[in-house]
Amino acid sequence: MSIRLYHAPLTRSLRVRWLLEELGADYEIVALDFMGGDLQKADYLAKHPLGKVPTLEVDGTTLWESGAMVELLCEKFGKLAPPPGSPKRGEFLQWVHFSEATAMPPVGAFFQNAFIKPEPQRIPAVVEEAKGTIAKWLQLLDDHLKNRKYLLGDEFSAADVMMGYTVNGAKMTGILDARFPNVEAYLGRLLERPALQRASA
Ligand SMILES: N[C@@H](CCC(=O)N[C@@H](CS)C(=O)NCC(=O)O)C(=O)O
Repeated sequence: MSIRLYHAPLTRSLRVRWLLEELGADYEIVALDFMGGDLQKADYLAKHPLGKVPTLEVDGTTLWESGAMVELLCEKFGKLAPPPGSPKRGEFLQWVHFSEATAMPPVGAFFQNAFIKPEPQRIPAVVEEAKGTIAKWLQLLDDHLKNRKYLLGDEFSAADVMMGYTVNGAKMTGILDARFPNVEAYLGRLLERPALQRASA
């Protein structure tokens, strides 16, 4: 199998690098300097015309969307996801998509409007709204994790890779705190995983 990941530290490409480490895959990394403008260079725009990370090349297919990459890699390796048709498949897909489609947007809106955009373009009301939305999904997740080690129960899966990145983003906003003890403990368990530590090094 041939796998090449276009990666910038701290971005969503960490999900894919982390998963590749969990899978024990052989892969090539193309390191991009996010702040240094690498994503807007012509050679990268030829790979991803919107200039976003991650991009994954796998066996001749070029993919965008971290969630699609995670699903495809699990399928190719036959690991870390309940197989199609099995009882936990629906819940697995729900968490994979919830992490990016529902939980991640307010985290992004928070960072954009609190730190990233030029100051005159920042909207304080968006930051306040994002804080409320993040707290709501953190409560949902805290309730879900009350009697579970990972999203699907006792077994770690690729859904935890997707969600782990988002939960770490919520931690960085300052909104994930002692009000959500089950989520804090869950994030602690994920951060201890050697595969995540190797992917972050
Ligand atoms: N839904 C996409 C989002 C990709 C995305 O927005 N990546 C960010 C980094 S975390 C990016 O490249 N931002 C640069 C930009 O939007 O110009 C995914 O999950 O892969």
